[in-house]
Amino acid sequence: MPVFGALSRGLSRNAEQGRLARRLGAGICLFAACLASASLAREPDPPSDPCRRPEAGSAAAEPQDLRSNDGVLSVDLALFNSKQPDGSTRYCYVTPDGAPSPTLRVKPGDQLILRLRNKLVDVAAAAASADDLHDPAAPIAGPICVRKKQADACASGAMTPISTNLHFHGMTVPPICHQDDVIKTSIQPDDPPFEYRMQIPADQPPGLYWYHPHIHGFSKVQVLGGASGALIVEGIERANRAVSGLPERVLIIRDQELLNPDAPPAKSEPVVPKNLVDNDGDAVNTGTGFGKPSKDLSINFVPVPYPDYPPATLTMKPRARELWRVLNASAITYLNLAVLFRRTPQPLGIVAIDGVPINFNGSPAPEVNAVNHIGIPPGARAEFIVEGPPAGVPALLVTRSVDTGPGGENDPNRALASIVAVAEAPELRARLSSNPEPLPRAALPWVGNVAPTRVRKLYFSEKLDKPNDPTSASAFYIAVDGQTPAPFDPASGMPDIVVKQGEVEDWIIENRSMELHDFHIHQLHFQLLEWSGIPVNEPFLRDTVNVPYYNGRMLQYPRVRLRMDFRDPNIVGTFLFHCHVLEHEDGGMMGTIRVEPADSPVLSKSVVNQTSRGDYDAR
Ligand SMILES: [Cu+2]
Repeated sequence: MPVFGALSRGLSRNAEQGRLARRLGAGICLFAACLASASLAREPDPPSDPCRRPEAGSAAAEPQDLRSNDGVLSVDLALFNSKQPDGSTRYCYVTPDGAPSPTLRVKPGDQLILRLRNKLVDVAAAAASADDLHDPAAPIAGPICVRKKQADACASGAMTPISTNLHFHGMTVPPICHQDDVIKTSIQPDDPPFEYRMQIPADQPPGLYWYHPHIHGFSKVQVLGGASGALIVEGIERANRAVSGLPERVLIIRDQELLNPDAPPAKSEPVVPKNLVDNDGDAVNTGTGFGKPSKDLSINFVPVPYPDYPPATLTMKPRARELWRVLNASAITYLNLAVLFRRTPQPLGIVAIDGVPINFNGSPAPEVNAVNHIGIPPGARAEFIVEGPPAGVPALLVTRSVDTGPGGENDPNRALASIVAVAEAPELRARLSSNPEPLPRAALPWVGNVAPTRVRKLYFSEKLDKPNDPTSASAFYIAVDGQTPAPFDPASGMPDIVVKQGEVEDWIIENRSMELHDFHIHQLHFQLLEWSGIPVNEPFLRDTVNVPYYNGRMLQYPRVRLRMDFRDPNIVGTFLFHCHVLEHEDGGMMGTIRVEPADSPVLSKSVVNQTSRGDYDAR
């Protein structure tokens, strides 16, 4: 595949290389199948950089909205990548008219049809090939093309830098091919457009979800490069009257490689922390809130680069009330957002977390929960009401430092956007209905009131190259307590956990490593019952949660206790749970769960043994 990738890249680079590639092709390719390159030649050249991005300091424009029509949202997307002069690689979803990362807007019960074209090139192989082309003495590498049978995109599970697929994060849709399977589904660059076709459940909570690639081993590079977009299930105002009539603003915060990696911290920083680098080359947590971050952030693709963090711009009408729908699409960066007027934190009225209105599903929560900052781990979402500043008052959206532990990445305080209040600010494109028809009540009791069938214990751990150096991690695990930790094995046919649809379980997730991890499970939401030994009984749901780090001195490993809801019949099948810090996920911190149909025979003896050994924590 790399050779073919290099060849196709050669075709598009310039005429000279194109001629050479054709010469090589004519001389060596013997089979028509080789000349997928011929079909490439018939396609229009991609624009010079299909993943163009706005300048630092510019307006954080909202992504384009694609709305369903007569119950169907039909979308064509292509995933491109492009190598940048600084050596980084951007990834981008693009519509046929060139709009990047559109927001997919569907209603409960709609059908979503998404045709994904994989337009990735192997940038590493292409760069090597370009070097060879300039070296007349370079030998021509082996056969350029070989006849190859097209792999079944539903079954191949291929894990290469140019494979891709889609995960619909947070959606309660079946974990099967053409819907939300990411274990076997793998789309290659010469595949025809791959069609996703799914029914949005009629009872899907209305809120902010998202789509991103999920190829094991390559999730980080694709998401860090920008492959992500919002998916909104419409009707939040039908669940939560507090937002009815409000204009809504979609803000996607991503991370990316540092634009100025060699710059010293800004002179305005009160301390200059020592800069350490971990095994992945990321700046290690300084514990000070200052110093070089491991990654830059962007807001709606406007970069806010280290060291000066020039903020993007958000323009609002003075004192306007808006619903902000914020997605942390970062590969590894935690957020802790606050809105400051003249440095004073303002109330943020939380109405939904991870796509689910806080007062939904029979939860006892109020409609709005006022806070003055909100943590959003990678992959998570928060939707909250913001009241804009009065005209002329300086205001900022910032993220505050997150302490990721001695082995974690540095995540300092930084600005994201300057909020400018002016009367002539343009209207936002979307506004929620001011007279919504209320959604029916939840059919099932609040999960917090359901007795769990069993309790399981899992734990995050890392293998340290140097036992006394938490920054030296070389392997990442999530294991069921009692089992030997092992990295995720895509070839294993055995699920790590088997549960039965219709049941509710409590999971205790421990962190035995010295950095923060970010537990996520596909297909379902859970309730956070305890966090670090403190009962919290959150009256709302999440699909992603931080698990605090071990500091080497605690008597007990930090843990969270989650009430896992396996009641929805849509989730029958096999899917994943993992750390949503994607270099941990790619490194093996992932496991599989199989949800068996409710009417299946009782769990087999071996499975029961597997899930209830000695340290089974009965309740
Ligand atoms: Cu992690």
